[in-house]
Amino acid sequence: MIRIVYHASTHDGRNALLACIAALSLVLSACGSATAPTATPAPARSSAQTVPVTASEFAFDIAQTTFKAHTPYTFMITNAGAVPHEWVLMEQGAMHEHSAHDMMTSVSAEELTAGAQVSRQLTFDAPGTYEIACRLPGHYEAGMKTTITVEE
Ligand SMILES: [Cu+2]
Repeated sequence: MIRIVYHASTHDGRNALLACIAALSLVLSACGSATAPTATPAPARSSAQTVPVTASEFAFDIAQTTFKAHTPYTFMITNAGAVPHEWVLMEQGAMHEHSAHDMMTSVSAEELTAGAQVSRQLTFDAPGTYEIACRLPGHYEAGMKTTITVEE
């Protein structure tokens, strides 16, 4: 059901990848200073906070790994890699249970093709430990996983 399409032109893919990384590092450094944690607890907001996430071979680069429960977030996922990737947010440990209901939100590999940018909005109902993963064959094992923490 999941198709993996490898681009014929690896050379062009690498150039595009480098361009994306260069552009993203600028964006991420700008966001990093703008979204620094504050000591004051933020009240529930009506507008979601944007969290940039970059997928590549084979890793996720996420702007923050600590979140607040009951706060809406918009994950802005960019595939800066040369091949399609999947983005799944689930409870820690759900990866090995292969049960679809444990996925809290996801972007399929068919949607997250090379160069694609997709957003997903999510509000964590409960504090805990969660995981972002790409479950394409070999990708998770190669390092496409990131643990995130949700605090009350
Ligand atoms: Cu992947």
